[in-house]
Amino acid sequence: MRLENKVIVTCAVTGAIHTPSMSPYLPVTPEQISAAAVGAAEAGAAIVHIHARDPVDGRPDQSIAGFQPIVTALRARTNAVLNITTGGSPFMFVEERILPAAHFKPELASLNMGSFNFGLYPMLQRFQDFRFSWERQLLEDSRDLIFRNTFQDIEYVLTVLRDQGTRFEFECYDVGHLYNLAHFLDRGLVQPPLFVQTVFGILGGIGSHPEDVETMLRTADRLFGDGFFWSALGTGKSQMEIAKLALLEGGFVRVGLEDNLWIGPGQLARSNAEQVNKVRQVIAECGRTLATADEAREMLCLKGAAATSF
Ligand code: KMH
Ligand code: ZN
Repeated sequence: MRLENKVIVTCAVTGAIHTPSMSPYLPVTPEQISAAAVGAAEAGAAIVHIHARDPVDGRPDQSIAGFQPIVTALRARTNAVLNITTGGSPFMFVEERILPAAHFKPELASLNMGSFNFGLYPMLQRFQDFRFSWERQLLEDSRDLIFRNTFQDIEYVLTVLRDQGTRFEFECYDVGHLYNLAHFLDRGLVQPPLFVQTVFGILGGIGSHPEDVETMLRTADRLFGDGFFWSALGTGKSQMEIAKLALLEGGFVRVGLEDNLWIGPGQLARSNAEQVNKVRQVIAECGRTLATADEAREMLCLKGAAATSF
C-alpha cells in the first residue's frame, strides 16, 4: 500500500440502499443532495460520492437529468472531487448505471469489482413503517438480488470511462474482487495507483470483523504492492470501528449516509457533515491529517475539475 500521513476522506451522501422513511436526514432532492455534499466537503471530505434520487419519492435515479442539477450546483459551490457512481442501484443493469458518468466525464467514478448477493432485507426488522410502497418492496426483493458486475460489465465501464480520462474508486466487497482487479491490472486495463475501496459488512460480502479488514489489506498488499491506495468503509454500526482500523494501518476512509444512517447507538446522524466531523476526530487521534481535494487529486492522479463536462 502507498502510505501517506494525509487521509483522503470520501463522503457518500445518499446512495441507493437506504430509503427515505428510514431517516428524515437522508438527502433526496437535488438541493438536499448538493447541500449535503457541500456540507461534507466543508467538514473535510476531499471526495464526495454522488447518487441521485427521484425528488418526489426518493427512488434511486440514474438518469442524466437526475444528476444534472446536482453536479451543476456542486461545480459552482465546492472544489471537492466529484465521484459519480456507476453502481447506481444494485437492481439496475450496467447500461443504465454508466449513463451519468459517461455523460459528465467526472474525475472519478465508482466501479464495483464483482457480482454477489446483496441482502438488504434484514433492515425490515428495524424499519416497518414506509411512506412509499417501493421502499418495502426493494428490501423484500433483495432476498433474490444478485448485484451483477460480470467481467464483461466491468470491462465495459473501464473502457468507456478510461477513454474520457475518468479514474476509479474500485469497490471491493470480498477477497475475490481484489483478484478480479488484479486480473484487469494484468491485462493493462487499469493503471496504478489504484484507489481500492474495501467494503465491509454488506450481507453477501465480507464481514466487518477486524480479521476481515486484515485479510483484505494483506491480500491487496500482496497483489498490488505499492501500486494502490487503500480506503475502507464499514456499513451500519461498524462504520467508525472500521474507519479507526483503516486509519491506524495507514489507510483512507469513507463515511456518509449512503452506508450508515447513524452517529451513535440509536441516534440518527443529522447530516453527512456530522459523520465527517466524527471521523476527523479519529483521524486526529491517530496522529494523521486531512488531505485537501487538490492533494487527493495529486495522489490519485486525477485529471482535474476543468477536464470534466459539467
Ligand atoms: N453503498 C456501497 C456499499 C456504487 O455506488 O458504485 C455501494 C456503492 C456502489 O457505493
Ligand atoms: Zn455508491
